[in-house]
Amino acid sequence: MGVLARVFLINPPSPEPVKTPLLALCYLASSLRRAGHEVALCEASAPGSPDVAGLLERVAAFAPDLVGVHIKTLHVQPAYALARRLAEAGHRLVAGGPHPTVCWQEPLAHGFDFVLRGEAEESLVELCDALDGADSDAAGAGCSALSAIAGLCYRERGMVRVNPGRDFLRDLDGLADPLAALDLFDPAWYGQSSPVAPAGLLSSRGCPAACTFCSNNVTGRRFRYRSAAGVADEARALAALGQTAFSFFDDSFAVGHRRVRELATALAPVRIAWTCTAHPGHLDLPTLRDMKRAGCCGVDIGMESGDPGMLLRIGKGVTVERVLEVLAWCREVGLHTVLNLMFGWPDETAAELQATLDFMERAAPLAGGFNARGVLVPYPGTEIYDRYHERFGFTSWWLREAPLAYQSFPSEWSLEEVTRCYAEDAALERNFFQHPPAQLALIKQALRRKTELSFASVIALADRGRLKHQVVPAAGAR
Ligand code: B12
Ligand code: SF4
Repeated sequence: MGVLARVFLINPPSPEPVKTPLLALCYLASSLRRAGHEVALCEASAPGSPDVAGLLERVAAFAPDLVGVHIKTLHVQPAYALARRLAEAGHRLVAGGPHPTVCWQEPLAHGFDFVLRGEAEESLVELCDALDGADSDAAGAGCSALSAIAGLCYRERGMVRVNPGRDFLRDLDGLADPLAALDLFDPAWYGQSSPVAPAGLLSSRGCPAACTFCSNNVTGRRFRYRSAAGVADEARALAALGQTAFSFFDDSFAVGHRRVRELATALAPVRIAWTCTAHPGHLDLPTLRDMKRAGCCGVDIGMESGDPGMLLRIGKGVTVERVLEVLAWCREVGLHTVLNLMFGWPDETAAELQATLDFMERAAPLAGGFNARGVLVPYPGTEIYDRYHERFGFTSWWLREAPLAYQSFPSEWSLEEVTRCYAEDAALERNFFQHPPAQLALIKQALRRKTELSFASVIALADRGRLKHQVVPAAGAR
């Protein structure tokens, strides 16, 4: 039985706000509560959340045994600044999320006592259970209990201890219901007056593909999935909370045709619209028909380059022809599509980039739109980072340089406003891969063209009265 601990979870302030509760915090808070621990949290990344002083006051008032901070690579600097203030106030700190999973030594050097690598629903509960021990200098927790927690890194008698890694969670149905933590999120943080639900849910975790740029290190390559009934129940709960649509946050939704069919059968009666992200290699006509009958209104398709050689180099595992075929099937079935394309690959030639530009013109009549921005960022833990950081001198760029200043979301759907937000890409100015000026100009042209084509498609949808549930150009989460 778990020992009662008081835990305060934080999504730190960041220039890129979240507009609905972070699903990771929902999962973690629900798991802790189910184990008997007491939880408070603050989504300091949301537009209406308290400032750092207000956040510190809230933490102090809760008097937690442990403060947990979610960290993404782009936001390490505000996260570490916050950690310094929290450590000065005497709080015991644990870091987790996509960045600490890969760069676990960094938070320990920035005031954190613990780091949990990977999925943490179980390990965070184990850590809280262990905090009752008093026979150690490891921030007051029992040594032997700590050494048994797979995925944990911590300091002990001046030494850094790195426990063996943890297996990916297998029993996703056994996890606590993430929506059971919604009462912890103040609607005012998101500018609302009634409870706000996450914008999406997870029917699976992991992706079997091996794209060289992908930083899904937390959920990994091993594909695991939930029962169709459990997913449908969560969709029903979202509908009951007033959501008219949601997104599947799965790395790669369409893996396993039988799985998708079962899911479709369970979801169809819920009658809620949804979108998802899929690898084009997993999409075929019967699968798309199943998705459509289950409420799917749009698919975000990962392609990344229109050049056949580049597709091979980045391990995308798909051909140009296949993507065109998938786009045509989506159109036939009546699914809106957003095609993801990225620019600025290491050693990308003008001819390779031009192939992507040309492909955009071919795809535009079929695709509903393209992703926003899209200049490649070399995240730690990716093959591209490991292979190129020394050659191009961007080792640990997230610590050494000012955070990438992405533009805020559009305030209205005018071409000027959409272009300001989505055709400007902070990673272009950073020029990680030292592209020559002519290549940078071509990338800029590609960004503008992509935005124009997407905008035209959004306007066409609006004219046909179908804008409500379409997939707007995604802000490029990968
Ligand atoms: C959905 C999503 C979003 C949604 C989130 C909506 C919501 N309400 O939840 C939106 C669109 C808002 C979003 C925004 C961004 N995202 Co995003 N997003 C995702 C996506 C697709 C799924 C997230 C998810 O639910 N994962 C499943 C859960 C189980 O995993 P998790 O979030 O990592 O959490 C687990 C562990 O990390 C750990 N953990 C997490 N937090 C903590 C905290 C503590 C204290 C502990 C102990 C453990 C712990 O336990 C959790 C449960 O197992 C992921 C891809 C992915 N595979 O995760 C990208 C991803 C997380 N996003 C990413 C990025 C970069 C962003 C943005 C910066 C946008 C951008 N410029 O690309 C913004 C930042 C927003 C912010 N301020 O937080 C990157 C992060 C890469 C990195 N190394 O940091 C990812 C990995 C995509 C990618 N491959 O590049 N995102
Ligand atoms: S980019 Fe998409 S398809 Fe490729 S490995 Fe990552 S999640 Fe899978």
